[in-house]
Amino acid sequence: MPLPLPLLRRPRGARAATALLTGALLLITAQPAPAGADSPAARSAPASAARSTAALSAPAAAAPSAVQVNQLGYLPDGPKRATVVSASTTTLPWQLRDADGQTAASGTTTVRGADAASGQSTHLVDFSPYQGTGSGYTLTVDGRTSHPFDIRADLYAGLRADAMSFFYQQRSGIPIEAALAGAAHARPAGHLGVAPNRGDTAVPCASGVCDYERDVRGGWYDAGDQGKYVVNGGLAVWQLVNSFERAKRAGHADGLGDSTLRVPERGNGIPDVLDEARWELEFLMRMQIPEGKSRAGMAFHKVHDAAWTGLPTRPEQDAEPRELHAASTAATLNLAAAAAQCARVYAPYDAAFAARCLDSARRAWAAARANPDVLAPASDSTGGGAYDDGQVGDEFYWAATELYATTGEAPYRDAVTSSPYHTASDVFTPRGFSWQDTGPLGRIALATVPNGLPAADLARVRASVVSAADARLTTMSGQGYAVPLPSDGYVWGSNGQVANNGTVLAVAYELTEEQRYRAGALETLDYLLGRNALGQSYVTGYGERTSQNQHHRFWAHQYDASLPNPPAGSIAGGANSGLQDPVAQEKLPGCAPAACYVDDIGSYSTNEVAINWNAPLAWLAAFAAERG
Ligand code: 9MR
Ligand code: 9MR
Repeated sequence: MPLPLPLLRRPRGARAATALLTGALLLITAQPAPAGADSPAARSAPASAARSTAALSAPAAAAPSAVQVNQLGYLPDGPKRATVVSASTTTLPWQLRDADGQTAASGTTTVRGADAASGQSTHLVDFSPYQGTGSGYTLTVDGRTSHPFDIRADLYAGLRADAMSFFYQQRSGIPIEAALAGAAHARPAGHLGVAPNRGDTAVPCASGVCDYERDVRGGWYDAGDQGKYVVNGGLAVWQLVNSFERAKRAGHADGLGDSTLRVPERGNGIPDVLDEARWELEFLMRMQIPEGKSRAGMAFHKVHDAAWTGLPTRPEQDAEPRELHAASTAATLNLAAAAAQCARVYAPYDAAFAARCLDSARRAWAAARANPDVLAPASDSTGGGAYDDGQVGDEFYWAATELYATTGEAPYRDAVTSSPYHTASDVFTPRGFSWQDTGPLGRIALATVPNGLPAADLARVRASVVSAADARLTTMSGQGYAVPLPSDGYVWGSNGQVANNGTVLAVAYELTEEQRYRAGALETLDYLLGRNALGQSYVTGYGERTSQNQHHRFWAHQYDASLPNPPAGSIAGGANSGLQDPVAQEKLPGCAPAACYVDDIGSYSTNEVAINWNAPLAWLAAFAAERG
């Protein structure tokens, strides 16, 4: 009998900052040698970053506009649509003006009417046929004018680098260097066993879980907190490595190649995104229980503080004891999936590391098969998030697909083909995939990585991804803001869901080469960068009115002026109609779902950063940055 499938579970200044950061990156790129104290990179990056921080912390963000555009801009060959808030029941004339105020294009809106998610009445402007380029364009409708935006082919190059470099700045166990991150964002290493830190070099288990200590240094801090969670880390690292593997298939691996990111390993001959991902993969493998111990091969679910720390708490000042929490089947399978993918993708660059990944993946798989229902409980949320999951059939499927794609071996193939997630029609839930729902990742892996499935089965798997993309396009076309979420889909981390759905659309474009899927993927970026109910760019430093007070224990400028705001390229969690923190409850009563967001550091349920939200943003930005 098939297992039951889970159904739904549950300022102008900023633009200048973007240009400066991109300029700093280009400068670094021109200097492949490691940035020494007096290299051009060391001189230029801190200066740029200091200026950018000043711009980001400018007190008054621009006011919301009624003509909502992607505040970063549009690609010349991409879709160019905007949403106008207007109660008018008849069409309205619009004008696109260039930086000199000359009319570059004009037309009339399409009346869309009531939009349940935003609670607004909307019109659509479509100026896609316009292919001119420049900066300082504005769109005017009914006497109201949008924020200024660019139209240019290299629009997403800066965001690709910044959204990817977010991960360096979240690294645990290594100093964050001023030469790479800028002086404002530099900090000492956290959690290397140096007092007052009590981790992560010899971390004991929580009571009753084990009687030994493990070195679980490294990896990325999850979010605004300093916990490290295997399910979320596995998903985020898989997305970064998947981004590289996709770019390579598309002939664009160079965009993520060596010396493209601000990471310490630049110049080592290995693509920087793989250097970054390895930092996390090494941590994930440290979380695997060693041979000879009970449940050997499984992965501890998470490591974090015994009690919640307050804000701000710089990583190197965290004095709470750290604890390992009981191994789970879900964490073990996320490790298996990410490590199996690692074995395949790193093989051309570092065969020994790839072999270590494969060994870890095989042991994780075997351990999960032997312990198939060890579930992480929702109640385990003191001092860290629960990341609970009551259904791991989807994790088994995802891990099996990655192990099969890498090895081609029959037992993994059989695990793929016998999984109900291989044949079910509703593996892509309306909100898409998440750390809890990983079945779609298995479909994406099989649809894109060459493997030995029979042609008819492969065609069916590919069609299922395209059909999921079609469902997203249908959802988008029913929304005032072209967002791939149903109006009840504004959950904690909704921007991550939007971006994940954008990646599904981009995969469908790779599979079909049909432009409507590329357009859909690009329009998900429009939503994240300002074409939304609040006229808010949720990505720090990218747009005119951008999120800058995300919940974070180090980037806590709102609470302590000596600390920085988040670095450019950090995405906020986004609108969450659940109002699951006191600040949201106080400031957002009665909000329409898509408007339940506040750029306040206290609102962790709408305004935190997290690795699993920045990963699909970086993935999408890399996709959008590719030319030709
Ligand atoms: O800061 C924490 C954030 O990273 C988590 O996402 C969130 C939910 O797990 O919890 C935050 O911590 C808060 C805790 O849950 C309750 N006390 C206040 C904490 C923030 O100051
Ligand atoms: O992203 C997670 C979201 O899906 C959950 O609803 C929420 C509450 O359990 O937790 C979110 O994850 C947080 C984690 O628990 C702790 N670190 C910060 C994460 C982002 O807010």
